[in-house]
Amino acid sequence: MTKSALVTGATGQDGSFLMELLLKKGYEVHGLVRRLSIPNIGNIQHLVDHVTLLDGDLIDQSSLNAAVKESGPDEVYNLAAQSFVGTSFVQPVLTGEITGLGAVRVLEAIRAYAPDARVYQASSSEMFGKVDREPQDESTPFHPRSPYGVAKVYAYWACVNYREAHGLFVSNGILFNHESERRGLEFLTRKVSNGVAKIHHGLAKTISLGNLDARRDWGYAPEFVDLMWRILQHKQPDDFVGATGEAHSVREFVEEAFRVAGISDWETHVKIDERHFRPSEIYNLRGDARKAKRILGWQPKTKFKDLAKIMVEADIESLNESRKPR
Ligand code: NAP
Ligand code: F7E
Repeated sequence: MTKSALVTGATGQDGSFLMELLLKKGYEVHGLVRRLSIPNIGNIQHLVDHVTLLDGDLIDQSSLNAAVKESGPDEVYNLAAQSFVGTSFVQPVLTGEITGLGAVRVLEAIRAYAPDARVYQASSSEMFGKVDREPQDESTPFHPRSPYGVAKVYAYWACVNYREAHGLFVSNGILFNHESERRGLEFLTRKVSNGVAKIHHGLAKTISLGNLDARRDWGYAPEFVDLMWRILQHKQPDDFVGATGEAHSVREFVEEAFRVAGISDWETHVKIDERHFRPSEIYNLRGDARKAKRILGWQPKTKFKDLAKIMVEADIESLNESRKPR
């Protein structure tokens, strides 16, 4: 029988790749989208005729109840969030509402209207924060360093609690940074790939950045949505880290992105701006995904340099397209 899936955060980077994957696997796919004055469906334009889009907002319980009722899901992927760490320092209450309590609203809708559904929660390496060990795995303690990280810890434990208290099938994917040509423009990798492409085309001279010394474990998003799906196919609910196991600094990503575009004097194109530093930074994250490999057979393939190449080339090409005379 055809399986039904409900994906919240459908317009985001991961939502778009996940809906593609689920369609390929033969699912009937429902995507939750919130009403905006100007629709934001750039990432899913190519999918809109193949999925059912449902109106809803993680702040509004009744819309989540209705979406769960209407989709009758076998699997729910809760990807919606205020996901930008920088903004969470400026809008901590909104971030808590959406990223933290929003997950509980999703769980409540499922408890009431689809208690047999399997649920994936988009947990994050930001929960590890100020780490006391390296690499980080499922047993590493949490010490979040931003309102975003705090909200994700709340959502994580709510999922564990709904599993234990109500017997729901709820699993957390604790995913490290994953990027792509569909990444939002304010995140570091995309800000750099887009900035480099503009410099390459002579449309800008510099990119303004913050802490170049922070280190992250960056992977390629399509491979990480495959992990989300695998997590829900496992026979029992459980929590899994998803990561490449390699960490690189922001500086290394910047250098590599300029190298891909054939620009050697990268330092002359980068300005350091205090506004891009965080009140409390996470200096070094590197994940250990051996559990996901052993139990789910998951292994990411795209390496750091390939990721920079994919993103810079995509941005150079898309600027090329947008500059062609019509
Ligand atoms: P993203 O591109 O920022 O997408 C977030 C999605 O959430 C968008 O579709 C957004 O809709 C939606 N959303 C925001 N507020 C909402 C609300 N109040 N009600 C309903 N929908 C709302 O994030 P992503 O990179 O795809 O990440 C997906 C999930 O994984 C997020 O929960 C993120 O926190 C988590 N995560 C991401 C990473 C990563 O490296 N990408 C790593 C670990 C965990 P609009 O388009 O309308 O804004
Ligand atoms: O920052 C540093 C910044 O904003 C990466 C989200 O998907 O991954 C993401 O969170 C690093 C940080 O991602 C700039 O200080 C320097 O150390 O791309 P980012 P993030 O904060 O790691 C996790 C796993 C999530 O769950 C989140 O949802 O880069 N950095 N200069 C900068 N970062 C930005 N954005 N802009 C700069 O100018």
